[in-house]
Amino acid sequence: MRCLAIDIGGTKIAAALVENRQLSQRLQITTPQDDSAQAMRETLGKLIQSYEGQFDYVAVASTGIINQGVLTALNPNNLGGLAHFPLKDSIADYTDKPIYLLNDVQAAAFAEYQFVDQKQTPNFAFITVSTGVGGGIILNGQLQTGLNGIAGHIGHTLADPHGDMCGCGRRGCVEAIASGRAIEKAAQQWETPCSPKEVFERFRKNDEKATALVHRSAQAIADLVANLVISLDIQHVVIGGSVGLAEGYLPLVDQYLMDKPHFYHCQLSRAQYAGDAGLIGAASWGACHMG
Ligand code: ADP
Ligand code: BMX
Ligand code: ZN
Repeated sequence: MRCLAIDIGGTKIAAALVENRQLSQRLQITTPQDDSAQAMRETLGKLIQSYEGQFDYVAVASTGIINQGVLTALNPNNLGGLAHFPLKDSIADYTDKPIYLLNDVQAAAFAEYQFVDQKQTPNFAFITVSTGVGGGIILNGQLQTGLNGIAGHIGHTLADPHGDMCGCGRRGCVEAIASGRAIEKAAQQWETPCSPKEVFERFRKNDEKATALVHRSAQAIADLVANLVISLDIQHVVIGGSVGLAEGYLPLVDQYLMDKPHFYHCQLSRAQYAGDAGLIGAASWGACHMG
């Protein structure tokens, strides 16, 4: 069965045909940055039409809470203010093939769990550090989506009670401190403002401000990992997202984790599917749920 997989993130939308975990015809576009559902609908429509006649089902990994076919943004700022979007109905306007939906990081967790020894690793998590900070949790070998699709939204647990206001309405969430958007916001206030990508370039050249900013993010993610380990007995955490995969980031998270008592330690590794984990996870999830 050939899948049209679509991964909707706050910054980019990726799409590809997926068959037996192999990708072909991958393309990537910028996520519409306004709050209009129409812009999102048209963008997805064009994308689906460009693959016409080449797939048997559609699987979408999307940022936001995915419940009963609807995308609800926990942090609408990540989607240009778009808070609600009828994802399934919008896709069904362009195809009559079956449609399967999952949160983007839940999908990535589902994909990366295939690489681990599942007997030794019943409890597993994926953390993305990207536009936001997201999570996907597997307990006793089962992906947790929760009754309402909310399970795994660990980017909105507390990192710093005095931290910045998060777009979800709560102060000091991990996402408000560690995400690509949080790094961007801080770096925009510098004398020579720059993008998160350049923050990392400066960090690798030992620039003081950039180093402090990257460390603050990595420290918050290490605490998030520790919280997962101690609350759920997670054995292995995989990190993804463009910030999470940036050179030098994971060793820093590992360093901060190793500074904690051994109870909080777990295996830590980078996403083997890198930026394709969401696409492959959605395709596999769809295949598992076909009637
Ligand atoms: P999405 O959130 O759409 O899934 P990404 O995983 O690419 O997309 O994450 C986007 C975030 O990562 C943005 O905040 C962007 O500025 C930042 N980013 C993109 N490329 C890099 C890079 N090479 N190094 C560090 N940060 C990056
Ligand atoms: C946010 C939230 C999560 C998402 C995570 C990573 C929204 C729109 N998204 O915490 O559902 O999984 O970001 O998303 O509220 P990404 O766009 O950074 O990949
Ligand atoms: Zn939040």
